[in-house]
Amino acid sequence: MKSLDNVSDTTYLVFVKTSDKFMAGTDANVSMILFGENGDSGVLELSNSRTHFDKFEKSHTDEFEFPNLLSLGNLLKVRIWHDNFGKKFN
Ligand SMILES: [Ca+2]
Repeated sequence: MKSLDNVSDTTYLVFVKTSDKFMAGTDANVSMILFGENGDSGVLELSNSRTHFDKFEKSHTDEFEFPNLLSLGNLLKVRIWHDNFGKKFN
C-alpha cells in the first residue's frame, strides 16, 4: 500500500485534435474526466485553449493545461462530453 506522502501534484497537458471533416468543429462546452490507477481527476472543463481563441474548430489542435492536480498514476481512460451548445455552423 502506498503512503499518501507519495501522492504528488502534477500538471496535465491535454491535446484535443478536431477532425478535418465537414462540420467537425463545435462551440459547445466540452468537459472531461481523467481516470488513472490512483483515482480520477474530477470534472475538468476544456474552456481555455492555449492555442486557439475559438477552440474545437475543424483541423485545430487545442492545448489545455491543468496544473496542481493530484497525480493519477497510469491513465486508464478518459470520459469526454459536451453540452450541445450552439447547434449551428460554427
Ligand atoms: Ca468553436
